[in-house]
Amino acid sequence: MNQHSQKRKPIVWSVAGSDCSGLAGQVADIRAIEAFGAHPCMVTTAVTAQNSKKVLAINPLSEEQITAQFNALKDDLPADAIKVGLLPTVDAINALKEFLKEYQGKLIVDPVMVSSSGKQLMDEAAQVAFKTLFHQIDLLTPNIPELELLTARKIEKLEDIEFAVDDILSAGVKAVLVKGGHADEDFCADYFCSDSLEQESESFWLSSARQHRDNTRGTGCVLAASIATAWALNHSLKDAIVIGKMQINQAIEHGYRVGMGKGPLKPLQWPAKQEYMPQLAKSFIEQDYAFPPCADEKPLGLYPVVDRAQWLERLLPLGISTVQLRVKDLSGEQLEQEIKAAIAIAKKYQARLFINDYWSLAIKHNAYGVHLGQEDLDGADLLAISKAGLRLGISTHCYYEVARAHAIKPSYLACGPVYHTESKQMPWIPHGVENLSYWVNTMNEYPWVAIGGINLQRMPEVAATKTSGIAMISAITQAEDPEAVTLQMMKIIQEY
Ligand code: 3NM
Repeated sequence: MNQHSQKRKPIVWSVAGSDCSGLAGQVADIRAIEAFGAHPCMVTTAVTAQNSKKVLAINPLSEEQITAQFNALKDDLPADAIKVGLLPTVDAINALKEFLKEYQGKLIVDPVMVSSSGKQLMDEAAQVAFKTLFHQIDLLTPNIPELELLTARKIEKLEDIEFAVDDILSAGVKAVLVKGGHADEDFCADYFCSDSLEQESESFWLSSARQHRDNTRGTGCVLAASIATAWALNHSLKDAIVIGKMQINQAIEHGYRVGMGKGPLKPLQWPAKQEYMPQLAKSFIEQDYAFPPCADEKPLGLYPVVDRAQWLERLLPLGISTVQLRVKDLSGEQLEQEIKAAIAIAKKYQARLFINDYWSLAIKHNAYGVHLGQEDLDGADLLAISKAGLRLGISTHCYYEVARAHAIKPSYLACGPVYHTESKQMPWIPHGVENLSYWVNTMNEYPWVAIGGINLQRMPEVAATKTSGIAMISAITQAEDPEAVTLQMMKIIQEY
């Protein structure tokens, strides 16, 4: 966080239409922004007259009226992120364009073009002028009809979505999230593709079980406003998208009926249930893997990560039941011999040995399991690991990575770095035990393994999170008396 935002609540602006029914538009935005603890500001572009059944009037504000609101806010309540919704006229677009000459911050635009009841919300001239904003938009969140309107393409199959998104990216938008990318009965999939934002170009599908509920007014507003708010809170954009989707799943579950038609969804505080977590995959068709459980009978416990098989001869006789072989400096025959030796020792002591990275050697020599980092997931044959019956552990560091691992359904998830570590170079800010605890309680059908900077002194607070496994390298391998410290740490874990 920069110093300014540390001193005050983050501010998120909703530049959109008011909705007298309190179902969508700025009311939905405000609810979503406040639910995540940020302060909402409003720049109203139109005073709409609508109810739960239909939109009766748009009543756009003039360029001067909209500009006056931007001017009132810009110095006193500057935005950490802006969510734009309804821009009904060229006037509204011009007012926003003028303001954007000064604003260089985060900008998410939900192109509100046609209401769910079919009323055109943006006039023809505005639809054309809208495209002149493209090069300033960080994330555009159209649904399929909006994507069709914006690109003049008919979307009939998955590839059509990808082509249409390419058109929008070529026109200058930095990233696109297409909502409800595939109208399947049982699940709801969104497609994300970025060109240049925060990282190299990339794309993924984000899917969740479809909730068949009626009270879903304001879904698009809540999603874009939640993403803007999570981004304003300094999550990465990809994490903010996963968090936004979690909020949507939670808010739809808590939707309520109020008028004669559809009621609104209800955003609540930070989502913290596994059922809200979407599954993130690089392609639409994903494999349904099945990895055996690894902690059903007893928790993983103290989990040393070592670089040579001989460590197992020292640690396993002490009662250690989970261990990882993480070799970074061997190859060829030497590597294979090391892996074979470790597997043999682990079998002798009936310990759960995970081989880091070298999944094909782990399969070949029938190891208990494989541990993979996110960067190793692309190159690994997960189906082969699953078919061979090996357990799988996956490292995660953020929401995006948890969603990605969740699509694979591994035997355990690792959360790191909990504290600063000298043993591995990583871009991540340490989680602390609060975040570790959040993950253990949220994704509670998985056993969790805590890793990163854990030592004897920190052991009680880590063990108190009830994480299944507690992993470390240096606290054991660089200790003066590794056996003694191992026994002390095991004793602390037993007390929790
Ligand atoms: N993975 P130490 S942290 C191998 O966060 C590893 O994914 C991490 O070593 C992650 O116990 C880490 O010496 C290093 O801090 C752990």
